Amino acid sequence: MQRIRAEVAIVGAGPAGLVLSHLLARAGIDCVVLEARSREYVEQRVRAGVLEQNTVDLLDALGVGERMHREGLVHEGIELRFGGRGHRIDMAALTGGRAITVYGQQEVVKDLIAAGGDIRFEVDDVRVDVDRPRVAFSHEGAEYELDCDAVAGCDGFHGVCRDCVPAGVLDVHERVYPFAWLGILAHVAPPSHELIYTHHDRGFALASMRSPEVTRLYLQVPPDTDVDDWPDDRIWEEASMRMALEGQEFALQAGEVFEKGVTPMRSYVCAPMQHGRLYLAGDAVHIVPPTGAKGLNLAVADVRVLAEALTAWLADGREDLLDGYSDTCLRRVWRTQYFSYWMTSMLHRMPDDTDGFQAQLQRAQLEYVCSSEAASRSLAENYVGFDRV
Ligand code: RFL
Ligand code: PHB
Repeated sequence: MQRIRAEVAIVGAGPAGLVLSHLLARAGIDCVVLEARSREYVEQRVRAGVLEQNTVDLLDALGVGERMHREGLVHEGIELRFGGRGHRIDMAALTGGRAITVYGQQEVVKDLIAAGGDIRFEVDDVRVDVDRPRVAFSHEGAEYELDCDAVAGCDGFHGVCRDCVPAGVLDVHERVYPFAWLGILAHVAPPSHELIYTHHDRGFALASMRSPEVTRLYLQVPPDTDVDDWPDDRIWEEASMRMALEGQEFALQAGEVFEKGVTPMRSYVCAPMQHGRLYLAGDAVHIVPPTGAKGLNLAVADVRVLAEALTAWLADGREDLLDGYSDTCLRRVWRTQYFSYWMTSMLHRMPDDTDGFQAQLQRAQLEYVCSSEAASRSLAENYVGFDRV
């Protein structure tokens, strides 16, 4: 058994854990990051693609924004497509110039890892003692005990930290949606230079991108979908049908598909986000359906609050910010939950909508969002993200 010491132990090298480690390092607080997977695995894991202005600003402040600005795509609008017609939401004009940046999550993760820090990859058997606090783990055949002042549980939805809290302490709120997203990456130019969110009787479709040469496409599918039932041709055909414009021949340009997966859709919040000296952040305590493009941004917003609170405590002996960590974060979490749920409910075909009643409500709401400046602005300000909630 080897004993090591750090002020903060961070479990998980996803966006939350990595951003936290850099924020703490910048404040002179030493931390160790423990990650179950290999460096190659976390750097290749394909997930989110949309960064809010807040996230971009934070990555800049950490000095890791150089490649993001070079390779990321700044978008000032999105298209909502329904009834065979496209409607642009001019986010920048509606929000005083705010925009989003399209840059893959795994690129953010690569940039954060390259910027350094004590990250131990491929650790096993992580156990958190929330009272001491202390983290036991094994690494490269040796057993370790990491003594620390605080533990940050940034280990995602399937992590172990949440389960280290004694039974009865945490409240869970959850909705599982009756559909999933089939997502692909393909070597082909995206159909538009902005994201297209499509409402269609056959189901939702989203055309996004990773670069001018790489398309990211999502299709609403049943939750039990097997990717093998979706050969590439079927995906292009189905997406073309859903995204077709009224009175026009429409076919998406097909390209080589190099990534394909199915993501279940859920809304989940576990509260409070802290117990003893364990502080939970990101997907470890909340999941949003991806329709609002918020999961990554919410994870980063949590650790911004956590880093300030830990710094006030460890550097200045002030505990009030840390005591209020969960309450502070949950305001943004629930605001974001609502927006993600609203976007999801407005855009997806509901499997139980046998008489088309819900589809008509969705169309009415989409018409309103696209014709009322107040309603467009509400979508836009939520989409680009609030600075402080
Ligand atoms: P992460 O990214 O899941 O990172 C958690 C890290 O913890 C590690 N880990 C452990 N380490 C040590 N010991 C253990 N016992 C551990 N158990 C797990 C994991 O290997 C991992 O490295 O959580 P974080 O940092 O909170 O970041 C959150 C974001 O990743 C997440 O919100 C988004 O990616 C969600 N999400 C999407 N969000 C969007 O905004 N737009 C999207 O298009 C989008 N697509 C997605 C997604 C999430 C997906 N998941 C979870 C399967 C697509 C997928 C497939
Ligand atoms: C993506 O490009 O992966 C993406 C974009 C917008 C979303 C979700 C995912 O709402």
